[in-house]
Amino acid sequence: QRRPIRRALLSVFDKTGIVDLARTLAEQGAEIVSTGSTGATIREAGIDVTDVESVTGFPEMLDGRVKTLHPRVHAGLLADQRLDSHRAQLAEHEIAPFDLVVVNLYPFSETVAAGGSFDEIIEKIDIGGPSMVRGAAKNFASLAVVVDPEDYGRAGQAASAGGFTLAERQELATIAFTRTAEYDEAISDWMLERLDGGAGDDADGEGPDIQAETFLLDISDEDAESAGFRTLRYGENPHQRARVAVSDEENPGIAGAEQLGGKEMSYNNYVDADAAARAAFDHERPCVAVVKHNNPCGIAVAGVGEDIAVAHQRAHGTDPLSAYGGVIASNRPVTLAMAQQVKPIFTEVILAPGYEDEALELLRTKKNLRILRLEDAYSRPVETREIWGGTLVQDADTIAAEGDDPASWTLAAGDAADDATLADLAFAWRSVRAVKSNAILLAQGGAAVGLGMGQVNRLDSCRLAVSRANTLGEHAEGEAAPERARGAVAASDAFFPFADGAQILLDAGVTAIVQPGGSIRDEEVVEACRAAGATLYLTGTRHFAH
Ligand code: 93A
Repeated sequence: QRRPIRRALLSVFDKTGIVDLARTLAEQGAEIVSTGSTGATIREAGIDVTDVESVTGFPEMLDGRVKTLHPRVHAGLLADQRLDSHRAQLAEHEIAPFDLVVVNLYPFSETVAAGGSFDEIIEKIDIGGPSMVRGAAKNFASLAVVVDPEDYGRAGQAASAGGFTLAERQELATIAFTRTAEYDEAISDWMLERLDGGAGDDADGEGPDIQAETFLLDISDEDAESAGFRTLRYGENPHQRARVAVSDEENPGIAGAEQLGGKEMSYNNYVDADAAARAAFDHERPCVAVVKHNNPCGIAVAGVGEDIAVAHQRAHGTDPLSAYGGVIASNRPVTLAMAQQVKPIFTEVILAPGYEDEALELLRTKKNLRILRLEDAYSRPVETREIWGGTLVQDADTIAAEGDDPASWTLAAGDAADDATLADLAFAWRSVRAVKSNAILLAQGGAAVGLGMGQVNRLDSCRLAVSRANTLGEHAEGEAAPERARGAVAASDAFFPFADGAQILLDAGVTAIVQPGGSIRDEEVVEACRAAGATLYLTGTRHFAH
């Protein structure tokens, strides 16, 4: 059961106690094989050592990255001495087996804790050491592995006693695997923290570790690229560095959309393109959304069988002023008719699941227009967002919640809507969730006509939606803008906490409202709608987008 120690491989970063062990092993007649500085330390003490280089026939390479990674070492560790075939193969290749491996690893965690530079820490990821440890631990039937200087005494005693027993070798193998598991976990924790832009380890207690936080920006373009990140010209503002990565190659989304023309995508282009896709791709009917600053400034659908150009024309008409410099998303291939409409409008990005040949040709004449093609299924299972000190993660908000189906809505006031009104309510409800909260969306004829977005109270969002509906519609110079709130329907992304917001909409002539409901003052809102002769539906589902 005991396996005498005739040949030992010693490769230790921490040299404590290694000379004493080597001496005991040598006295028991064992051959000692060692890596560079371990061998030098032992030799200085007057003990015979075989350099691993003479075993492998190879010099240590790549600044020590490759020292023991060689079949002449690893076959000696992995050969199962119980098997004739393994022993025969070793003999054939003139490889002697090892009976004991003593390794301690590069001090990775210690280098991190000591505030080592990025490159220093990377170099302290031991590859050869754990390979030897794992090989020897797997093969505990044939040899013993020691990873802890505390076990050197045992190893010396075992050498004198004719070797370790099988049970001892198995115990040492368990200790070894635990060590390499902890070692790899420390590396993966460190890497994850950097990739996630985590808060760093705050080792000095003086605030977050800036180096850790900026890791993804500090590494070279080439290193970033090999980590899957592309360098952008700059971030949200020119003084901010920025990079982008595709997180899922199978579902590249906006980050990996195919670009068919135009300048390089900017950071803000990505943000707005994402918001535009989210807005337009939610709709089953042909839909176009125009986004500025992460909010739709226009969104509209076309009827069944109508050209997508109709949807674009309506979406542009929501707010032609703001559409300048916008991002356009279409959930249908862009037709020549739509391209002709887009051409004269200054647009940063257009994205769609496809382009008619002539449409693409025409759009490509606009050299600055970034043209993206991507799958029209907005599939995004989870959403993450960075906050100070952490990362928030949640299920993505989809339009598949129960209250999103108009058939499930509760009629709370007024008459049931006719088909056309119900279609506009359904359109408004689908669209409002793409608008930043607090969000109010007025719609008429399959198009948004007034948007109130991002206000800190719902009353202001209502005011904004009405005033924009009544001032931004297309009109000839010198003429008054059309009052598009009158006769429109409205959707609210969350309930009205008071009746005042709803009252603003009703006073402006809104005829039907859809909202989640659930406020303790719902009854006041219902009453206001009744008094105005308007229809009110409750969805029971909320779609905040902050
Ligand atoms: O750089 S490595 O990952 N590549 C190797 O092939 C290798 N072999 C042993 N690190 C390697 N080692 C490690 O070197 C051992 O784990 C030990 O920590 C150290 C011993 O090297 P030296 O004897 O030169 O101090």
